[in-house]
Amino acid sequence: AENPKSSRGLLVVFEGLDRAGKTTQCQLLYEKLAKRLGAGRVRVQKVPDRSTQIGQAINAYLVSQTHLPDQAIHLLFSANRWELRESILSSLVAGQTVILDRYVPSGVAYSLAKGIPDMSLEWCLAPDRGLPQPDVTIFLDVDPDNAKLQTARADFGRERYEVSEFQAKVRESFKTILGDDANPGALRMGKVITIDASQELDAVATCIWDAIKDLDIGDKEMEIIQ
Ligand code: 2DT
Repeated sequence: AENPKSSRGLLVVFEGLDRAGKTTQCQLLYEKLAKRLGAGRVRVQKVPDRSTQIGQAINAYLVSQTHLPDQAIHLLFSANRWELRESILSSLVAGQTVILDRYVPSGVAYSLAKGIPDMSLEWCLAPDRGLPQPDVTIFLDVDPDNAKLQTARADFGRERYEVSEFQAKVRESFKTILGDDANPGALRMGKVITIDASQELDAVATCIWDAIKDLDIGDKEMEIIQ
């Protein structure tokens, strides 16, 4: 993460099921990087960003205030990432590392898990082509039936998608999309690091730091999702 040969920031993505600990781990990584690089050299961005108009439409759907066709909500999630594109790129160019709490893999994994015949992996990825490609994707892997998860967040179950059977399908989609060391996934999301997120919080944070701290992208240019 020192990135001595290049002046641009890193694009780091956190992915995983609901309650995998993404938001906590984003914050912990942020604090470590801020300490090392300086507070202005790193920031966290939540995706979806519920503060925009599109984000508010997404929120209304997630809390079941509105109904939308699966295709329409899929495209809104993608549009919400397109809204963030410029600010992500200007941060990276200015040398700021951007940590994304979810990104394109969530977009594809959740929609694919619905099992709708017309929404193939190819269809799901298409609207995101052209967005900045992450340098690193950290997949926090958990079994949705893990007992520890059941107590992790008191409000779990309140939103659409927060149902165990569906989460199990999303987990399988994530694996297809991201792959692992031996088998590259269907999407190119930079260096993919899968971490067993059922471990203690500190152990997970240590795995993440070990994977990130000496990462050197050299003078690798920013790529876009093809
Ligand atoms: P949060 O609880 O993390 O705010 O996510 N989702 C997310 C999608 O279905 N498609 C997407 O493109 C993204 C980014 C995951 C809200 C829920 O929305 C799902 C959980």
